[in-house]
Amino acid sequence: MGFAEATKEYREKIEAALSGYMDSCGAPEQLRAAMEYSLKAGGKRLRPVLTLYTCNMLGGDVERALPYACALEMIHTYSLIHDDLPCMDDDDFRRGRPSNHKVFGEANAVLAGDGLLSYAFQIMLDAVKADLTENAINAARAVSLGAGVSGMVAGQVIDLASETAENTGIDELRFIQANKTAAMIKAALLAGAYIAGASQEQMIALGQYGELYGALFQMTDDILDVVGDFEGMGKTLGKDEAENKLTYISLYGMDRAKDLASETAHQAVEAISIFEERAELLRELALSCLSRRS
Ligand code: GRG
Repeated sequence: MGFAEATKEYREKIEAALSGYMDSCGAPEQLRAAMEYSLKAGGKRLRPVLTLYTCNMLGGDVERALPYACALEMIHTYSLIHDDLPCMDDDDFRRGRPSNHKVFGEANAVLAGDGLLSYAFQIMLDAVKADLTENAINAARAVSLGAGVSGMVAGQVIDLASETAENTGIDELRFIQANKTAAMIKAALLAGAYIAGASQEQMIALGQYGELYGALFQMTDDILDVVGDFEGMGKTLGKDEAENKLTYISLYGMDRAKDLASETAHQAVEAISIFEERAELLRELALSCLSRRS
């Protein structure tokens, strides 16, 4: 059974929890509608599923991990809304439908992103308040670090700068990918692990897997920007080259990028060897990323 099929139950749990949070968010109708438009547009829910899967794999209670999982998905969704704005990547489509600002206008799209980001922290603080343990605080902190100024936002700012910078190379690309893409994936794994009370050795292994899987995810994203299709990816493709983006393809070409992706997938599998068969789905996820279409 593949990762997506095997984690269907987690996805359903996440969908139900996200709906519950949106129903009780207290936002004015136009704000709630714009937040919900992107939150419920059919994302893969990769990050929150990773949180629940990791928590369960280490013997933790997935119900306790659920608020952090939902917070991650809200933060991820805000980042996609803001990334699509004309002042950033200027994309007309996301998750297979018109981008948030195309439907609600730029100001409302900025506010929908702001709303999702701040609501995510409210949800995590409520969860920490109800479960005042060091593990809960560490889970919320892991999400904050992944999303913030030394994580995803740092990656985004250097990514935007790289479009006009000269002499950029593998160091800049690694920084962008490690922060823009991998930081939130790593945060998802660590949040689940903290809730389950993971050991230091387990945290290190999962952190390494997150960094490697994040790199792999970005490599395949770059590859799919060239060879993917709109149906699978849900966004306009071919933009990297048109906008002179620093990518694995622009640096190495398609063949080497594919080789690098394959090497990275195997390194990710190696990183979690201490979990043996318990991490079977994480292994499957890394290897199947090489043939992903969405
Ligand atoms: C605006 C602070 C800020 C950050 C934006 C997420 C992001 C950072 C930019 C989007 C562009 C991009 C290619 C990011 C790399 C990560 C990535 C591949 C995101 C898409 O994640 P998926 O494939 O999307 O998990 P779904 O829709 O399935 O959730």
